[in-house]
Amino acid sequence: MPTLRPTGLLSLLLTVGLAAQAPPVPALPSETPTGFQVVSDSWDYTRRVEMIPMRDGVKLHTVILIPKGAKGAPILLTRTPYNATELTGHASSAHLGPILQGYDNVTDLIVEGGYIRVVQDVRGKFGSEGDYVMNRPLRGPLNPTAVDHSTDTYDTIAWLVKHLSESNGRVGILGISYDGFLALMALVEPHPALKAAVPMNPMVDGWRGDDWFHNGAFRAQNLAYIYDQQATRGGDLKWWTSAFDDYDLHLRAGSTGALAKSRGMEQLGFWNRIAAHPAYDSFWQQQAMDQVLAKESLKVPTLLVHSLYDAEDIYGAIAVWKALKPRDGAHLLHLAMGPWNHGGQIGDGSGLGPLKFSQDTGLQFRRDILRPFLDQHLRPNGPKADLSPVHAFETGTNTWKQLPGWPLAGEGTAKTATPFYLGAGLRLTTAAPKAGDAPFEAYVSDPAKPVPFRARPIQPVGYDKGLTWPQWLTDDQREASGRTDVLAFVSEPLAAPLRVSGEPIAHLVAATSGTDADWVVKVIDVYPDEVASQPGMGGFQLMVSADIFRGRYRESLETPKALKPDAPLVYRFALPSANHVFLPGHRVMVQVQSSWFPLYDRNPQTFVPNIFFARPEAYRPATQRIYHAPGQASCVELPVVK
Ligand code: PG9
Repeated sequence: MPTLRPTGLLSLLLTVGLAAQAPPVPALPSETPTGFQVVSDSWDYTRRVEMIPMRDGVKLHTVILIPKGAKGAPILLTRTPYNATELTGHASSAHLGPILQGYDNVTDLIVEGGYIRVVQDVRGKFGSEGDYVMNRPLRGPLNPTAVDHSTDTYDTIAWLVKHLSESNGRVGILGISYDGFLALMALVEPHPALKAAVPMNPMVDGWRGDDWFHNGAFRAQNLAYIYDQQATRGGDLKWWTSAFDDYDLHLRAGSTGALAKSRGMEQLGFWNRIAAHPAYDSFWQQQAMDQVLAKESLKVPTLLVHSLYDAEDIYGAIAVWKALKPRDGAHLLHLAMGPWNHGGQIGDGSGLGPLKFSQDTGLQFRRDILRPFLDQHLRPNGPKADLSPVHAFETGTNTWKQLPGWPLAGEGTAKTATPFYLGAGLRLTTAAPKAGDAPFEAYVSDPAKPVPFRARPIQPVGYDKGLTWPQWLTDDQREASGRTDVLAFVSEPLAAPLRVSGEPIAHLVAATSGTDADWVVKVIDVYPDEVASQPGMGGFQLMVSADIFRGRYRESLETPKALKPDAPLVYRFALPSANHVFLPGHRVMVQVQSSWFPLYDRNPQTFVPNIFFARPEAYRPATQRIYHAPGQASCVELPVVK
């Protein structure tokens, strides 16, 4: 049966008529004002939120916390992609201390020192205008715009010293990791009011050894970071997982490119750039901050901070030190190195994982190194800090050392690169291989069963409560040494302390039956079978220094090349700095393996143009041989100090 519908005009008349008769809608006004005025008279600080204009007109969201009654106060600036509001909005409190988050334990220093605290969102993130680019490179070939983090810092400092009448016109910049990279950027053509910089665990070279690759192997678990960082300005969309164990998640996806595709990551600019630049080409070289800064002369007193157990940026601070120190005639550069995880120096530094240092090394750093450094440079006539060029914590003996340089050499010490040979019978010895010894050890590396980098189930990268990622470099390596696809060469128990200061060098003579291969080398301190003072450490295998090298870059980091199957080839690469004493009764171990998963993506072991997009059939088991014949000796050269 057809239904009768009112025509357009009729329907209009009906509606108007009904409206005319409708009773008035009762009002219940919102009890929330359109703009609440905070009454903050009783607070011990004033909170100002400013949109500071940059030279291109973009405004950056900046939170400024000024202690009440401040006069002639120094400014401590942090620039960040991690949300300035959150970093300055920890608790509802009338006191400055409790509200600072993220840099919590620097709070004492900020509060007691009467600093004006400034935290700014970088362009394109959270409250700031503008475009976000991961580690936005300096103006130049990689950045055709007129702005970068150096100009943004300059413009910010110019604004701060002009508009903050409570300040003494002296600014320090401090930051960890990405924020540490930003502190380094501030050193490029710095504003004259910048009087001190503290880049802590800075991200420096994303290909050689910091967040994205290590010697060409991709840090696959960081896909989640890229997703969270770039999918939205405010970090509202979070990476999602489909397996509790990251090992399963990455293995099932096949290649890293396939996993990224399954999350729609081709929409993200930085992922596309990573995927297009798997080798150390000009994209990476030109933005490596040690190379950038090597072209500048250091004008600002700088305290570099390095963590010996940094799971994210273990390369950066030392690389900058090496690049700048030789030309630091004015002695502006200092280095502090402690037994911390990534950023651990601002937390409780009395231990890490199973390690106990019997002192709060974080507190010591902040009280005895950081604070005097900032006071000297940011207060007019501040007391001289009297810092040594290097303050380095020595693990093993658990003592601080004040050193004239790094790595330790000279001044009554002799340093030698001492080869510890990977010998027949899985022995680690200082004696070179002899004719007649078996010429190599072998193992099968199967990409279908890659070596987990820590005990499964493998947690994601993160700092939320319950995640042990930050301490994984102190995990017991026993599990790995028991695998058939890991070689573990071990020394006799040491009769005397063995002091190592600097970068061990891995020198492998190795062959693969495939056409590409990864080589992971780990230098390990093996504790005595029983440790009376801490029974859980009996036989513990503690990594002292370790890294991965992707075989295709053996001849050139820039141009990958297939490996000749079954040919013994030399692979030589530096491992991260150690400052460690192997105590008497301990043994030195070197482990060699060909995957470290899923921290690093799998090498298919068949040469393909771009491993990100390797097809399933490219992943093949390979037989790896580590040689220990005369003329084909594999070793780790330890920087031994006597
Ligand atoms: N390691 C982190 C990071 C730095 C730079 C780029 C990407 C990630 C960080 O902790 O900030």
